Amino acid sequence: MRLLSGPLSMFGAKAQIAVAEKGIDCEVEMVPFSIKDRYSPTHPDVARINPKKQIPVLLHGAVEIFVSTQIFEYLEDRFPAPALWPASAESRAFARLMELKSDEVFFPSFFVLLQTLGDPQKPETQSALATIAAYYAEMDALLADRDYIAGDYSYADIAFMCVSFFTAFMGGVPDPDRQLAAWRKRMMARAAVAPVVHALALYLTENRLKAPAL
Ligand SMILES: N[C@@H](CCC(=O)N[C@@H](CS)C(=O)NCC(=O)O)C(=O)O
Repeated sequence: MRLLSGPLSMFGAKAQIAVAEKGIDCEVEMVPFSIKDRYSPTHPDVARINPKKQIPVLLHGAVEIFVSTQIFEYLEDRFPAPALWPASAESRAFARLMELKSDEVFFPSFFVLLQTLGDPQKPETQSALATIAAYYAEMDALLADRDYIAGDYSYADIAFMCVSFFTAFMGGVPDPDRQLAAWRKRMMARAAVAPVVHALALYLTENRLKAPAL
């Protein structure tokens, strides 16, 4: 198995953590990336496989796929143990919903911060920070009676960990004494999560950017 990811890729980090959780023998290759030129030139396998020219891309025999959530689904079908979707249909539906919300509902606010560079003078920044704070409050309430987002540890946790790392980097930080902080500690205690998150933080500091506290 080969996974094409990037040194500062939120979606790539999702796939990297999932592969590590499954204990799969997988070559993780970082495609060319720099803060200045971003993903140019596009890695040839990314250009060949993904019409959107984005990472992550997973290659496994005849399987050549892209989009982090599609990669989750393939990993789960091909390597069912350890399970990373909960057992019951209801919990699975909830975990899938929360994984989707991380990418499609929460992520756009992070993206606003990226575009405004977190400039507090810009009204878009303030509005994105307010949306992020409200989402964190919602997650905090959810985590009051459980260790992980859908009860059992799942892809929903992996997705939210990745997006919240990048959001913290842009200055959107949850209150440290909330349930979310304890969840984050639990996440960072996982052997599959910590190395991926530390590598993202290291890339930031090596490029003279301030990594969020871990
Ligand atoms: N929905 C996609 C998003 C993938 C994505 O946005 N990848 C970024 C890196 S985190 C990328 O390759 N960007 C390069 C580009 O858009 O040119 C997923 O879940 O994998």
